[in-house]
Amino acid sequence: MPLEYAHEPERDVKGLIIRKDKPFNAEPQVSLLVQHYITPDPLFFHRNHGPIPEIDIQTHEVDIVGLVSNPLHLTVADLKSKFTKRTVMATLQCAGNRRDGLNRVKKTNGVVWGPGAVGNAVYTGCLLRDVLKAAGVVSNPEDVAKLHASFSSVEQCEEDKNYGSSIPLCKALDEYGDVLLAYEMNGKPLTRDHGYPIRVVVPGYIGARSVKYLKTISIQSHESNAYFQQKDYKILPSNIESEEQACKVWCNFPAIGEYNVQSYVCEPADGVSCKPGPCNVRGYALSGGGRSIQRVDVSADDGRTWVTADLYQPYCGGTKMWAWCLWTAQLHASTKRILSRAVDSAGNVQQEYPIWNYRGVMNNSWRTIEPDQSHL
Ligand SMILES: Nc1nc2c(c(=O)[nH]1)N[C@H]1C(S)=C(S)[C@@H](COP(=O)(O)O)O[C@H]1N2
Ligand SMILES: [Mo]
Repeated sequence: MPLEYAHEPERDVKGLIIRKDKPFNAEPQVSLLVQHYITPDPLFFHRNHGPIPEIDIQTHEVDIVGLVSNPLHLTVADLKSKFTKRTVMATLQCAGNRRDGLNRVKKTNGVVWGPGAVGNAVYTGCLLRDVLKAAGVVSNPEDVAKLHASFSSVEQCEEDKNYGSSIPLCKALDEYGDVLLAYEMNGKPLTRDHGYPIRVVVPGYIGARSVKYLKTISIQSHESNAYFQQKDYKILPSNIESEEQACKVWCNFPAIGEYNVQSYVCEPADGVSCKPGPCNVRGYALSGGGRSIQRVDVSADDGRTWVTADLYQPYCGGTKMWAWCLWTAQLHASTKRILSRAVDSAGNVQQEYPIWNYRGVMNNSWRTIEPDQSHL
């Protein structure tokens, strides 16, 4: 049965590059994206695998089931009234962000994304850990280490019956993990596009784990069985080049959790060089797992020499940095591409060349524009 797209929300697509219409996938022009530290809704990327569901907030319940002593069925009103309200600023980045760079090496499988499949928002909701505690989840560290919190949504996807994904239970319960069941984004109820009425937000992890239209949370001994945990969002070795080959090896490779260190030059735009005189360069940088950005280097001579960018990365509470960094630098005229290279608080540094993989995920190479800038 073909999926039904008759009930999509109205959308303001100004400033967006539409990557796919059905399901709706779009990213902002990055020159607009870096004008705001907190990404305004109209510029926040959209990543969908199926039609946007229509959900009645009055009757919708989130079920907390599996290895819990007190299964719960909570409406959004319950989540708002029974649990402490928490606000977390977090950057969501799709693992496919910058897939276009890998496609320049060789075609990958998936929606083609430029560098705009990333955005920084303020999410409000309750802590997943509070809800899991109320459901009587295990607390003994040995058990916690072996279990997973698996999320599934209501909407039917192209690839699977429902969208679903999971995270290790230790991330879900981490006192400093800030995993939310969010009902607001940037101070307003979630929009239908971004998960109304309730979504998971897993700070520091690839966007795929932040399940929208949340229906079920299951505590279980294995990862989610959903396609998006088992057969997508994995980094396969470069010699795996087809679906047929991929099918044989999916289970040998782990699902991605935290994203890697990343940055991009958003101005001057791709393919535009600096005009004579001082040239203002700006972009974004981020890293996964709560790691902050320590330094961004910028080069106008293909990486022979670098200048250090000025970073804007305000401290926003907690012990971890979930939000991105915006940066600026001044360079002199150059006819070459302008490059950036971020270093995170663990000393991880972006790699020079793209590492091609079949799914086209986790591209964090230096900016590539010309085809000859990349190799395997
Ligand atoms: N239910 C549901 N949740 C989902 C998805 C989806 O298609 N359906 N896409 C995931 C992916 S791959 C990403 S990158 C983020 C995107 O969130 P956004 O659309 O709010 O930017 O949602 C995740 N959660
Ligand atoms: Mo994603």
